[in-house]
Amino acid sequence: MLKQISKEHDSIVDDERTSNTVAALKQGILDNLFYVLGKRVEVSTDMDHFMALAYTVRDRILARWLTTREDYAKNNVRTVYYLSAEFLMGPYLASNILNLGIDDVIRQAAGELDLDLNHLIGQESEPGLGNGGLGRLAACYLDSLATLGVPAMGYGIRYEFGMFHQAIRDGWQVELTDYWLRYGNPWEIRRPQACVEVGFGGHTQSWADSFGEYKVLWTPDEVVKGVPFDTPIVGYRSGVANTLRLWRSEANESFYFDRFNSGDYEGAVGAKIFAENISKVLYPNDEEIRGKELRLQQQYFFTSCSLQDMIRRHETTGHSLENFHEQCAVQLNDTHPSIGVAELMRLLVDIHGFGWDKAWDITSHTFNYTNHTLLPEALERWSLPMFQSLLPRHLEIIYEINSRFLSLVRTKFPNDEARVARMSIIDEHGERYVRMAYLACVGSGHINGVAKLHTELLKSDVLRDFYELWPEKFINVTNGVTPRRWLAVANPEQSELMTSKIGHDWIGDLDQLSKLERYAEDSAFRSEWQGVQRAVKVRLAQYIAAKTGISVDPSSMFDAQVKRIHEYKRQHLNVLYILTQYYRQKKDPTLEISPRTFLFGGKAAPGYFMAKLIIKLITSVAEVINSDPEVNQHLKVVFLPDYNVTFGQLVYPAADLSEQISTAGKEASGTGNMKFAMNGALTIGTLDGANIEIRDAVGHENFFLFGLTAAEVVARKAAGYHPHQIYESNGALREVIDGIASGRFSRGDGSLFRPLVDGLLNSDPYLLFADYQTYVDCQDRVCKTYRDQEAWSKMSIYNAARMGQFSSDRSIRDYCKDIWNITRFEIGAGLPASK
Ligand code: 6GP
Repeated sequence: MLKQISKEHDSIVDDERTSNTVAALKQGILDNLFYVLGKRVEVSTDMDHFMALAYTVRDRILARWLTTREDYAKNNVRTVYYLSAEFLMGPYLASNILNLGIDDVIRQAAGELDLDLNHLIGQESEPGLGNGGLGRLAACYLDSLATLGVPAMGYGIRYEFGMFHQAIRDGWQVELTDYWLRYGNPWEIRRPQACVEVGFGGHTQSWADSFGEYKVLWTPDEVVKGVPFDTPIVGYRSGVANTLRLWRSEANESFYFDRFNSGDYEGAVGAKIFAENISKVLYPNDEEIRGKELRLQQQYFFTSCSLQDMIRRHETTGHSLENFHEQCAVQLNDTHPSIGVAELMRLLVDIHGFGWDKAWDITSHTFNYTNHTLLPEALERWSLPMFQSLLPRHLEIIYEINSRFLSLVRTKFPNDEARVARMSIIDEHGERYVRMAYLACVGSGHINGVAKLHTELLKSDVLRDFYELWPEKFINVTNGVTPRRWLAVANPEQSELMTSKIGHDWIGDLDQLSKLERYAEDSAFRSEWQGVQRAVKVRLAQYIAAKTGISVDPSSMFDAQVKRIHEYKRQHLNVLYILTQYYRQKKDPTLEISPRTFLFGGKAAPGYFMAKLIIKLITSVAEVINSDPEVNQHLKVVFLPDYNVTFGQLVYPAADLSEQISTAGKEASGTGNMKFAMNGALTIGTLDGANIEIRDAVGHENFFLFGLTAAEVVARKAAGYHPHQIYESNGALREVIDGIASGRFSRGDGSLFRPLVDGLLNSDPYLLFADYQTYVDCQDRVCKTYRDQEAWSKMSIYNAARMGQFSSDRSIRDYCKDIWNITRFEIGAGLPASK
């Protein structure tokens, strides 16, 4: 064994080399520059400096990372495994510095080396390993788990290419490859010793063994290797660092060489390509995803790797597999890892020799399922032939699970074969499919939605049959976001002001923000609040000018809608309002309207034509308005390309108004709505997703509400919805729609936006026209209120002060209490166990 050369020390307390003195930090940066990056100071670049700094910070994480792991093992704790095909982590540097509590010393060390910390932070390219809401939520939850000291590990895929970069050319979205690993990733550690094997395809054989037991052998066609890459997840001042373990697929050498040596060169190369493709690229959540075999390969790959890893960890800490479920709580982040239900059964029955009933008892007490969408088209299902050829053994297992499950349904609901057909994991209508959400429901102890309304709609609509069978399985956990990244890191100006009044405890306990309430009535504080807001807006305005060449006025209202582009999110409703204002202004140039800058950001799935056309509409309208001197003093429209986490950190703090205008009943929760409100933006929104709970928390008088409710949307459609009639009867709307159709905003091309206009006039599935007038009226109230800056700031302060419950710390406490049955947080150093 390697002899320890340093004296025994409490390994959270750093040794001399990694201590947090300015001198040690400076030395660390210089050493890492030389020894890790192989660069001399004289020729080093900004990227080198960022890397050297990142390694220096990582050096300060390692001791607590290893200690956390040892502590968990020693204390024999129940562990949460968060399985997610997406982790949209955002850049690590600033957040790690904050969570370690070394901001001041690092800033000073960098300064003494003539480095500007903020500039270095800006060098980091973010790992865009997620599409949007679901992936970013996973990242917020990892932050909170580590902060609260919950033993937890995130498992996912280390995509070589993350979410595409978006460029705008001639007003259209263009997708560019995301080479996020180009300069290397200073945060991760490759752990080849912990690699596992995963099979695909092939066939199964069954026989009865000498005890008469039924046995199955699966012989896959391909076997690939999963290699883990670990990244530490530092808790906010908790002394804890948990792990995010992402799997990379690589060729299995023996498989490869066997073929190679037997002269099957093509087969060998094919196997290598097959293996390496699996973790190559993140799928944008597209309509087209369903038929994609590679996507199912990805899902099975990372789920199998993770379950094998959990079992190994469980066994090496001396536990019997019989109590796997007592030690391991696995959370399925949507249906992407739901194949895990069949895989755990396979591992227990085929590999570890358990009987079916015992294996099912363990499996169904291990998994829990979070649903993230109400859109029927987003519920995953895989065609049976494809499933059969890729995962033949799993299909057999799913048949068995299904047959036992359907017997239960028949017992509970006799003579109701229609119900049995509806609930079957195998969809037998027409072409046959495996319904992954149903597999997740059957195999999970708990099923949760992500906001109150969403959970109610799951119960009454999307998963109604399952709710009738197992009402006790359903619970709600409203989403939350981490105040570390979304306030402390993103908005240092507002954070400093808040801390100067109420101390810094709010960063780890967001309910403390309620202490700000009393300052809402304090005019001196309000003017400080306004000053901060102005400074943050100036920062964003500079960024916009640099990126797009558009100059925006920081004293105008910043009205922001940043999120994926989707018809249900209704960016085009926002455009209808902008054009309404445009026409008003054109008709009466003396009209007094409060100047507004409309900011849009978001990516469209590459195969989603309508979403791409909406981007083109926004950029076209922007072109006309921004260049028209009659209106551009009052109105500006900006489409910010390549919206991502880094960019979000600039936008949320600077917004005055947050657009949360989805058709009621469509947005599961939303989390951008929370980030904006925490940063003091007022919301204009529908009664959808978490908007409802946000409005209740901040006070109805501090929220701009409009639109149909979810129930009204359903009733309206049921009664026969005729958007054309609304168009006929509403002159302002007609003018706007006719303007778009005429080519006025598309350089005279009347056909460009035809699909959009026709869709609205003929069917308008997301009810833009039904909500148009109330939206415009509500926007007029917004304008009026904004003119009274004192009233506005008061509302803004109340918003920020009342957002405590939307911290992801609260969400994680809910999961611990209601789903994972974790009540003790003995590892975390600082924070109260529960409230
Ligand atoms: C999103 C939901 O659309 C959003 O409303 C929610 O806030 C977020 O998940 C986190 O819960 N859903 C997805 O990103 C997704 O891919 C399958 O759903």
